[in-house]
Amino acid sequence: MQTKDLNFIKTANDQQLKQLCIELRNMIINTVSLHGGHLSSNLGVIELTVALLKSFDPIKDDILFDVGHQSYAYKILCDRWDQFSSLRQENGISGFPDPRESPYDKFISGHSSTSLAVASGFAIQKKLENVPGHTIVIFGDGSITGGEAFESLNNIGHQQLPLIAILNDNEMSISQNVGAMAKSFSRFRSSQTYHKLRTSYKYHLRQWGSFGSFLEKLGEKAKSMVKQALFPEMFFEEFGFFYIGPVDGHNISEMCEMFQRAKTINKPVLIHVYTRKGKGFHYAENNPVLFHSSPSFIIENKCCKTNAGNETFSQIFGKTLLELAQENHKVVGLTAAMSEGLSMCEFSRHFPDRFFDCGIAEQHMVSSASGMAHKGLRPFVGIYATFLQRAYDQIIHDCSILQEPVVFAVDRAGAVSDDGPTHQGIFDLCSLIPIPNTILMAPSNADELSKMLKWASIQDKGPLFIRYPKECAPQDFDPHPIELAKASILKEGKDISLIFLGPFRELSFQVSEMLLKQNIHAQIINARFAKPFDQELILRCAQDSRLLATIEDGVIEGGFGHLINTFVTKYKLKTPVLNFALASQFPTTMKRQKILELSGISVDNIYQSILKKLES
Ligand SMILES: Cc1ncc(C[n+]2csc(CCOP(=O)(O)OP(=O)(O)O)c2C)c(N)n1
Repeated sequence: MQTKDLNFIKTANDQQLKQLCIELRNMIINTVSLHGGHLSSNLGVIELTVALLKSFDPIKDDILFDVGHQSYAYKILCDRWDQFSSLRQENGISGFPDPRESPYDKFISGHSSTSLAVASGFAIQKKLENVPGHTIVIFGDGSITGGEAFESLNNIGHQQLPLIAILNDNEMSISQNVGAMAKSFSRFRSSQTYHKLRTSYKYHLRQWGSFGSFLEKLGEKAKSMVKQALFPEMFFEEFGFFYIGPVDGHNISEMCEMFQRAKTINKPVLIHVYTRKGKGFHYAENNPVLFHSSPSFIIENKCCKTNAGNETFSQIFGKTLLELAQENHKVVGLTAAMSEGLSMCEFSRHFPDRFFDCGIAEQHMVSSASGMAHKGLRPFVGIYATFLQRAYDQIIHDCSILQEPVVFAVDRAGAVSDDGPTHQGIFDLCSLIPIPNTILMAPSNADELSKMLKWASIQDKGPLFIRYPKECAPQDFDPHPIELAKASILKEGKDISLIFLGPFRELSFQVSEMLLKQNIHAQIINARFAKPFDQELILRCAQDSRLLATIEDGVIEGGFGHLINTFVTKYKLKTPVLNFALASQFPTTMKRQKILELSGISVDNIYQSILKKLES
């Protein structure tokens, strides 16, 4: 396939553009099949991207993608055709827009519902400083369920900022989109009769000259009442946007026409585009959810097989939640549009009345769970560590002050593979530790996660966070029951204490075996609780051991290890403490293992560092 650039798009005819879309689809499918990635969303916006690049200048104009998971075709066409095979790999092309990667990527994104606000900032700068160029935002019907998107519509409409907002409506978030707005979009979409009637009645009235236009105006009034009851058109117009649409998002010329029209309107415009998620790859069209964030896959005998791994911590959460709900009718489950990744689908099928997909609304979810807990329900909030950041104030204000017993299953905690800086789950420990009334736990294996969830379901001291990574859960077994603030001693040893938090059992045993060869006997402790931690045991360790080493996968500043340091210092003990944790940096796109290693969380580095410290 020959590299195609922006000049090609500008001059290409319809047939050539069609052929280009086929090539882009093949490139994206092939690359994602090798390394995984956001397949369905990207296949859905290929024609939209080509139409945008035919109509706008991606250097002079600012094109922003909400979440940014759907920017693959844009990246390919904007100077990264030849590098695209390195998608989501170390030193390769990021799966999300990043201006540090290319001047065509105008802003960073990864989290949902931010793009309208950022675009408003861009549009204000252009207006204040008289800079030419358009500001264009592409956001999905899922992204608009996030509160920040509503805040932005409110402000942009109020300020009448010249900005072109393109609503990519595919009726899906990751799974089926939820909420009143989604319902309204869906009704709008299915009301083909209305659209046909509306077009034909206007056409006929216009044949009647001025009397016709009088009737048209009269009809407009009646129509607006109908629209108000039924359609998003009115919704956006009420916000102060000029509404254009709906437009077929797979018809390039139709979209180009609308974009040309939008360019002439010097106020907020909303173009409502219909697309199909997974378009052009029938496995993804038929299962857009599976291919939303797809693992690598192969097509064999006309069958698509994804390379999913063994049982993960997420799956253990899903299974245990189901068990708990079967035993206790007060157990409810909440997610902010992530039921697949969190393994909550089974729960949602068994207990549809006790399952709440809040849309991409983490703040709403946490406050709502706090209300439920206050009234005696047992809410389990499933959330990725990176998206927990959205609900920080709700955790403090609504959940912690009154000590509401909400259980948070914090998935994708710690270093996260492939998604780069926007998706790391490394700030949860350091941000949650200072909040009063919180309990923070981390399981080291599958059995422990299940036990922690069961233990958590009967606690009522306040919010409780159980964090775990996107990993297969080790299958080993620790007989010690879960008790508040109690660590578990896995191996006795008189010389040093290795205290780990999370899935570092295997690593700690490997370090201990290497130390043993130097005649250094290590005690291995599974901390289980970051807060409140096992003070009695840590004090004993600090008194009896020559050195303490803490291991965790959160950022070092303000993390679990630092809590231990402060504690040891408080007791005026001279025992040296080594902290193995993540550097306070934003990791670039790479595998989890590599991120850990770069921060020194590896058998070899921990072993060498301990030896060095003992010798000093
Ligand atoms: C704050 C936040 N919560 C959750 C996610 C995970 N997420 C990524 S894409 C997505 C769905 C977005 O749906 P939509 O905007 O309609 O785009 P589509 O994938 O349908 O193209 C979700 C929930 C996120 N990126 N940010």
